[in-house]
Amino acid sequence: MAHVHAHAVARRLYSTARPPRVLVTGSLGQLGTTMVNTLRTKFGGENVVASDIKKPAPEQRSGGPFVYADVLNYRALEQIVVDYGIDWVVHFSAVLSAAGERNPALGLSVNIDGFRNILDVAKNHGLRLLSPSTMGAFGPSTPKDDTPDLTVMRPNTIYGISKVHMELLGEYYAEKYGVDFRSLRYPGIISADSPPGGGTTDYAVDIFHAALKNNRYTCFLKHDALLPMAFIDDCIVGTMQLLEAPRDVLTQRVYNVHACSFSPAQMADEIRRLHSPEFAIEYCPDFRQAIADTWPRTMADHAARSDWGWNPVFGTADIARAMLDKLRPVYA
Ligand code: AKB
Repeated sequence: MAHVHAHAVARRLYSTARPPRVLVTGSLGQLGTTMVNTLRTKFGGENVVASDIKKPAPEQRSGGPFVYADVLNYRALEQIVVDYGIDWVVHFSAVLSAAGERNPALGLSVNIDGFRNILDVAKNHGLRLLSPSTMGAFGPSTPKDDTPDLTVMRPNTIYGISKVHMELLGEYYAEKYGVDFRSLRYPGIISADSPPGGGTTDYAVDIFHAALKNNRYTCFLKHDALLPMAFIDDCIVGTMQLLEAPRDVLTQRVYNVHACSFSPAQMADEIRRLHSPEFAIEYCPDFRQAIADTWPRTMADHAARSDWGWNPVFGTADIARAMLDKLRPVYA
């Protein structure tokens, strides 16, 4: 009870006294850069600590603190939390689906041992923890259309297995120790400013670079591999909404989020329409097609919409237009 009361007091303090201090792990990855900028705009540069195991580019060093943080090292994480007075953690460090199949040992250590460390730091220091999950947490026996939040979850990739583990362990720590754990199951995220790294949905970013560079693309998925996707702007708005939502509006801890679904052939058509009728695509499916085959075609996200306001605005054509507009100057 005292614990619950302490959290309620803390929530009031954040809204009245001072902004939360936020640690972002994996801050140099596809989502980290934009998320750090968004958090800094909202809470102030000094209140957002960016971290990674890579060396940041000079512009990624500006605007607030950057620290080295290996999620496999509990003590080092704890030291950052103590030194910077961290209140909330956004945990982006993860080995994605394709990378996890290439290097299962790395996937298991980062996604399972690393998450365990983050969760223990959250427990021991009373932190709010947002750690994204993925549609990759579903598997071949999951219903593929309008996949509900609560359904069969028997993934057959290291990434999927480790994310189911993450969801369940987060819920366990929430129940048992009162950790304010929150998660959302991302579809494929499409961004122009920061490249994806090691996912099955990476083709949906690569295709734009290839279109602008060579006007042709060889796709590693089949023409009709229909998958849920979202544009990074929607993804970051949604992640902020869930992060900031008052605890009492959340009826669950893990939420599906879905914006639109398209296949490589459908996106190629958009590129022909918006960029060049001559754009050529060929299909050379590799092991990633077998991963895509196990994922939903669409996800039901009613709970995210009604509990904390998930409301994506980018559909397939909007994503294509936004990507072409952002990347055109790069290849001009
Ligand atoms: C991947 O393709 O592995 C990721 C994801 C859907 O989580 N983009």
